[in-house]
Amino acid sequence: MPGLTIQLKRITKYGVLSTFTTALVIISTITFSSFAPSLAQVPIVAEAIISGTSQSPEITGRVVLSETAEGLRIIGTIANASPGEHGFHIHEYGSCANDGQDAGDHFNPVGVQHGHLLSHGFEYAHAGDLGNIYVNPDGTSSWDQIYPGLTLSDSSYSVAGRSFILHADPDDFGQPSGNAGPRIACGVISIR
Ligand SMILES: [Cu+2]
Ligand SMILES: [Zn+2]
Repeated sequence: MPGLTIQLKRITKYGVLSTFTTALVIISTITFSSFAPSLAQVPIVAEAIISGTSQSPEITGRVVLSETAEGLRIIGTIANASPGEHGFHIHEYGSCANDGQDAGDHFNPVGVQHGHLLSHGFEYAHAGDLGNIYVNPDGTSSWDQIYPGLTLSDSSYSVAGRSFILHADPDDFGQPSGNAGPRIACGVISIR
């Protein structure tokens, strides 16, 4: 069957050609990115190292933030906190001095009431109103949540250079700031 032989040869030839082309594309991509990384190709990532205030100096934690197509992804872990719900917000300023007081009020770029960002949106909640985190009986908590509309890049809703504050009590979503009590841990959001 001469026809079949020719066809097989053509497929083989095409396969070799396509492997070669793929290899060339990979090599040129690596070469390009090592010489000229485009900002658009590198997701902006930020980090906040969480430390307890004098209220609860044993608390430790780390939060990583990254921009995704769906919104700002916030992945966090906390250890050595008291079990149960604790208010957790993004506050306006990037300072944890004075037991977290220097972080200022909730991040509220458009002057609206306190609420829960994911439930109420930017019209009826501060941009920093992340709500509560639940701490397990062993004192740890971890979470992974996407917040549409928050950014790290320059915008009205950029959280870069602001701070996370963990509170002693749960956020009850009452006015003006959820009655979450003392600031027990804090971390500044830094682009890395
Ligand atoms: Cu707060
Ligand atoms: Zn608030």
